[in-house]
Amino acid sequence: MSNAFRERGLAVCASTSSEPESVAVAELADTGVGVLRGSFDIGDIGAARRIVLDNVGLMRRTRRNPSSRHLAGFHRYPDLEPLHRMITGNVLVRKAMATALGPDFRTIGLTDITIDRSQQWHKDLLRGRFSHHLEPDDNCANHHGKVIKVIMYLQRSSSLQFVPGSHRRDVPLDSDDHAIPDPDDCVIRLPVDLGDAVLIDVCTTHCGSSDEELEMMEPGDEPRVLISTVFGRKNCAFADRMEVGNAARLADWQRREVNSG
Ligand SMILES: O=C(O)CCC(=O)C(=O)O
Repeated sequence: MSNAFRERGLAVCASTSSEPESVAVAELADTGVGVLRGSFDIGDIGAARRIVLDNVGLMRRTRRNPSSRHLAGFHRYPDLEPLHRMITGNVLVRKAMATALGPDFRTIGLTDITIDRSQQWHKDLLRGRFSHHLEPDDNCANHHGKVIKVIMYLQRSSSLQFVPGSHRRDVPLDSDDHAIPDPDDCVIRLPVDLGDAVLIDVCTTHCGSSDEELEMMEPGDEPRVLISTVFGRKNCAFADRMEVGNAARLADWQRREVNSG
């Protein structure tokens, strides 16, 4: 159990092994989020920051904060491929994915880089116009534990908040408003250190920084960068639906990119 979870007295299932990947995957299965401490080399993270900041021109401003940037499907850009490989080639991440998803796990093309970008409450499922790619009901109840996002923050961070256990509970996917926690829901804010990898079930209700928090950044503050990719089980209809629906979402993103000149 990570310190962050222990401090809050959460009952996390005991892992049968004390290997870091088993502990993180036990946290993930129980709460919907797990942390692999110290997965990434600090020097590599510095190099990753430089790559991201050298390629800001590929990224769109999609929030009101003037420095906010987002690039969906970053793995398709040759200069950014090494960032994807930092996650997919990481030994601890691979062990964790094999433990959680089985030895034939793979990525599903759902990748993102964000800079100084707010993120309201949501699940990483196909939502809104793309929700029809999933089964109409009970995706979380039936399919949690099958598709997992790995996030690498390029600075210390405490932006991520989540509702433990929400990976087993469905909400309508037509609007993110349904994901906003009730006042009596337990919400955890997760501090992560440089080098930690965060594992989050795509069914988990979570959010990042608010616009208001980002507006409080000072001019000299380092940009807040996160890089993520999503892994799924092999021969899994839910993972396949997520992959196909995300491809449609990406095509839509690309179309809008072309139309915006
Ligand atoms: O900004 C954060 O820490 C959370 C990011 C997030 O919500 C996401 O990647 O889906």
